Amino acid sequence: MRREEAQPAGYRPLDVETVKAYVAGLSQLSGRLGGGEGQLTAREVGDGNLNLVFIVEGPTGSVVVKQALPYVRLVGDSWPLPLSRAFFEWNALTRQAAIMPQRLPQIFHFDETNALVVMEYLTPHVILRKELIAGKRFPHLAEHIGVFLAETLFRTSDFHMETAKKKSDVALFSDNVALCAITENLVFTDPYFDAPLNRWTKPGLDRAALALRSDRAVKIAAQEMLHAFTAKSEALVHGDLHTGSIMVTQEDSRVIDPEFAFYGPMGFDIGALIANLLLAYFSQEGHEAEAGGRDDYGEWLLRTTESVWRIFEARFRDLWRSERTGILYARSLFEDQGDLSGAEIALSRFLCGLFADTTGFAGAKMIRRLVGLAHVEDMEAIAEETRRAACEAKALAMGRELLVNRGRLSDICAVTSLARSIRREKGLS
Ligand code: SR1
Ligand code: MG
Repeated sequence: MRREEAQPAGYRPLDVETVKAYVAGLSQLSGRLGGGEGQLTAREVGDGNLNLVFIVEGPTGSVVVKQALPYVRLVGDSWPLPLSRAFFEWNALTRQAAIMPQRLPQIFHFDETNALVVMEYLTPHVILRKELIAGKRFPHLAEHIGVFLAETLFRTSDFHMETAKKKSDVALFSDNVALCAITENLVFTDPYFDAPLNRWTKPGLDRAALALRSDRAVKIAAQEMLHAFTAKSEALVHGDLHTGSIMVTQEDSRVIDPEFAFYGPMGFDIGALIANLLLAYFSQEGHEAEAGGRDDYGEWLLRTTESVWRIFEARFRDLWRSERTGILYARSLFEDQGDLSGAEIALSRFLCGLFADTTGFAGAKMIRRLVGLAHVEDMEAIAEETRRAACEAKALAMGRELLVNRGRLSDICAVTSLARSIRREKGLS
């Protein structure tokens, strides 16, 4: 089993000069880039919380080099973070690529010593979050990501995967301790006490943010979701599937950045995406030029939220019926005895529990982006603080409802109806 390493001898963080020499030294890339070191250009474009990201371009092609730093970039070297996250990202990418290569960047090279992955530069793709802020629509997004979720989660679960392989994979990814710890603290714990790195829009959100600490129902619900996060090794989850981890064009969608991957609850990924679509929804009043100017767009976001779940569910049902080859719900117990409806009842019961997990995780993920350390640009880009706080207060109310009332929401339309009514009714108080 892999153990947490100290910084490996030979690791050196790249810069815009050294990355060119590095890439030029990779013989498998010479055909793609079409030139040696002197003909390459490089720029650093990382705007995430953790890593360096370089785009290296040559006369005929380009690549991305993503390199882990030994600390959290967002905070600085006072918060060390293991380089091994690049190892887990590469392992997750290779597993996802074996299932749905068309939804990922192509991977060209992994260097464990330097904690870096060289991959396809996706162009003209852009980060989904930025496009949602700009009010753009993507007609295939829900289909692409709904199917990606169903395929990757089902095929890495005990519904499908060979049990020895799954158990060894659970063991491998269980060493992604530091990245899981970030989630365990920042998502499920810090928002509910006076954690030093918490922040929110002041003074507008003071009351609502501080109220979380004495809200017993929400604290218990958050801990129940943390329990599910730590205890349910259901499938290989991406672990950070927000709208900044998806790159899009009108025709295409790709999922990037699975460095938080581990064997966890399926609902964590689905909930993360739904949370971020809902955060986009609640931010729209902050981006509209005139009152109601983004109402239609908000409805598109809610329809997309509904479609993600529905498409996920439909594909998952297909996979259950046709590729249930793992140790769970063996066909010998159901179909082989002619009990087709028994398998269908079991499937519906599973999906019911998964939907409750999904909504609970979605709620926790919304709350952490409003009062915890790491926020979302959807809200941060609203310059006027009173306006931002008004959007955030509604999103926070939505997050709380999803978290506390998970299991009581009948279906995805109940979620989107709730979003509509909170957006209409709840103001700052
Ligand atoms: C300290 S890292 C903060 C957040 O950035 C990543 O995108 C994850 O969501 C993490 O929680
Ligand atoms: Mg990321």
